[in-house]
Amino acid sequence: SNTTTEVPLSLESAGVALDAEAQVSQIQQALVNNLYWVQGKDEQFANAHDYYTALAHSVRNQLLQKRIRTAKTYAQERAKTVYYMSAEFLMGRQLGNGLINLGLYDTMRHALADCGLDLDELLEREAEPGLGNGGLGRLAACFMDSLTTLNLPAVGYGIRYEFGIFTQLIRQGHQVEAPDKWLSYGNPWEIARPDYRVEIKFGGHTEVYKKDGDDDYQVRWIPAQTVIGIPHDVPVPGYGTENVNLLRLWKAEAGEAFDLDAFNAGDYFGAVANKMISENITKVLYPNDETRQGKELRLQQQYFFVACSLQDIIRLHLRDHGSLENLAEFAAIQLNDTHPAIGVAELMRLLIDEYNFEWAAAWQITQRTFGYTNHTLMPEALEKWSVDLFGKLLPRHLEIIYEINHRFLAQVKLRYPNDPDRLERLSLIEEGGERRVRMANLACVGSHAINGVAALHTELLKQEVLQDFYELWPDKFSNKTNGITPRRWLLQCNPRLAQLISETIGDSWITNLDDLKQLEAHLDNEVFRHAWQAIKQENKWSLARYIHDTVGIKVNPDSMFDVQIKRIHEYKRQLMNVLHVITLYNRMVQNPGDHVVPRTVIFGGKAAPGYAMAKLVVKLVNAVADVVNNDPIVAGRLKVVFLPNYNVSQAQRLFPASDLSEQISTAGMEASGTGNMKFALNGALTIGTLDGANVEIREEVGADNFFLFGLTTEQVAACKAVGHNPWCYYDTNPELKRTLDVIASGLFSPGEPDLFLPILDSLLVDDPYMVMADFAAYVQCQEHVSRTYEDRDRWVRMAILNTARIGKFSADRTIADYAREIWKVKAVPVAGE
Ligand code: NBG
Repeated sequence: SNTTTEVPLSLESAGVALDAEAQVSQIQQALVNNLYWVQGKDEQFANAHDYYTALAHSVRNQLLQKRIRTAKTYAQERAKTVYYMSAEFLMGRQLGNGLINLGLYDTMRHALADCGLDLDELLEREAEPGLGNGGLGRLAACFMDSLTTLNLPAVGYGIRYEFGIFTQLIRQGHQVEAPDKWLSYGNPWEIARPDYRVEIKFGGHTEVYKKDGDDDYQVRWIPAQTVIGIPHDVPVPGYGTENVNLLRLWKAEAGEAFDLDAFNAGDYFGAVANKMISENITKVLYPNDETRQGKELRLQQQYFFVACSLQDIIRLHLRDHGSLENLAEFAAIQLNDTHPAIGVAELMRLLIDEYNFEWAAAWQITQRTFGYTNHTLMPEALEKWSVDLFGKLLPRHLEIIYEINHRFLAQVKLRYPNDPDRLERLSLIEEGGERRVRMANLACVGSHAINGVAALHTELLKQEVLQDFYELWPDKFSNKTNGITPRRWLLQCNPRLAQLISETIGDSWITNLDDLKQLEAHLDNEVFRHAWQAIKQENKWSLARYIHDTVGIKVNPDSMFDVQIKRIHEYKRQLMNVLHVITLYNRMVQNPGDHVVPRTVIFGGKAAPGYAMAKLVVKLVNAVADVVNNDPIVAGRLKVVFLPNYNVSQAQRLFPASDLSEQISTAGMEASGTGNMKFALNGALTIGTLDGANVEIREEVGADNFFLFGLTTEQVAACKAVGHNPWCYYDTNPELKRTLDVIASGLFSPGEPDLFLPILDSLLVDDPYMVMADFAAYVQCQEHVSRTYEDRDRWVRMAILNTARIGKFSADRTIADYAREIWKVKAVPVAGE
């Protein structure tokens, strides 16, 4: 009998080279043991979830062994560490990824099959950890994968939301939100670390005092409330490495969970009130993508996780280096957007108020430690907090921000003596109306490096949003074009294609994505092209089954799968895509005999719950689907699918099965996009504008292998400058007119003729996203797409070239660039046992 409580799947640690058979039997033994000792069940009563949990613990335990060795190595080497601060980490499911990164995936599949268990089914039992909204959170997750794969010492710091991004339900075609109870069956991937708890202050006031034996005055912050932060650690494996980094997520708990006085006075509810208030801080993720919501709780969340993380960084630094003087030499903190920008003021506060640094020295350490990544050009997403709210919640930080601003503006004044407008624009405080703290300005001033996430985006930052900072400090600015991890986004999600590629060129592409270039040499090999096409076809069949199972729609797997999956936002122009669908439908109704290239148009994405226009677009897609999918005229030639609750797991099914990738944002509005890279990596062709990373993707794959349309950033600006008149497109384009008229006729809103009026209004009154201006070019480009798709061999060649030439967009390349140019960190590989 076994006396240990949990058995890791440690295959090497036994010190013997196990043959496959021995491996399999060890895995089986570990599984049975964990079923028994972790789940408290045996085979007779265990269900699939029990098996999932047992398996997850086995994998977790092996990761923890590696983690322990990693932590020791990093401490021993006194390694400089990257601290990636992000309010969002959209990690996706961990089990499949863990098995792949440990090199155990195939062995596990066989070992489980031997016991009559299906690995795929167990993988589906894992709850999706939806701790992010979209691209920004998923980027952070891809970065963690690459950081570890590159053996770079790193910690991801974030928030352990009890409820992640809401579950999207569709009722009568409308989006309905349900809470995401992702923790209700427990989370085998996290380990709570109450021993590393920290205390965080809120509210109250500050006072000046004189420290004993010191002539200088100090400031002390007397808070109104304190909250405890408990770290929850999730191990982050890399591919083919012994290193395991950490994602450390903070949970808020009440300092004094139970008010004994209130309890003794008979006030049972009052006794736990403080607990409820404190724990609210990490209760739920704000479901806004690209829109700020100036709510107090959000600022509390931001300050909470940043303050917890900085205390943790300081604890670790003092443990290994003894003094904070050299913090910047051993710590590089990256601010993922402005959400953690309050860290600049908090580090200043810690250094000055708690560690007795002089202002100048503290400021130098702070600036050298922080880097700031901007992720958006949308003005409504730039965070600004009312000075009132700020001062109420963080009185000491407001003082520090005023002092930073005072010194900063004095410096600006020297450089630009007679330029009050510039001072006003650069100020950390927005005046006029309600005074507000500008978090992007704080991030820029407090960081030594500022970067955008695609070449075009960085240029626009320099010319527009951050122009004044660029003129002040051009050397702080650089571009770091986004990337994605090829492990999750090809190896894991598209195993058939991954295998074909590895059989053809070897498997070095997994960690050196540029090696995909070698596929070009096989372009003229017909057998290879057929194999490629057959895999896409199989993937489409399995997506068709999934669509049927989830929404009950039968799609034609031989049709072109035309896919737009991303958050619903006006600037991303899902609306233009629907208008195209309606146009195709109108054509079929008018000329039922005409030849058409069959399409299945698939949409997925969540709308922010308070974003009425985005929700109306969701309804329109579903309403159009209802009409089109039930009209026998189009039979087999056009289907529209809205897949509810788009998330990372669903994305892993969609990218491998897509033919056409819709990247159709208004030029100058999408900072980068990363879905665009995932599609191309999986051999989908892009229809897109010259926006974000599309520009660079097109450069890499070649203009011939990319369907380009639409106004450029300059043309959009010029068009707006002279006054964009959407009516003229309506009046002069009969197909566009018919499409809008059909919506206005109420065909898609029986019984509610006015339902879609706000959409028509937005298009015809000011059309801020230039849908009307780009529509004709889009439709024409789609015709070119259809003609190309008919020549299937040509299409396959283009698809292969997209995959072959997408290497630049590996997150490994992105992270190597950050490491070399911003963080100055070096790889610290952990030796195998
Ligand atoms: C998003 C951009 C995307 C970009 C990701 C990752 C925010 C604020 N920004 O274009 O919209 O790909 O960030 O950089 O979510």
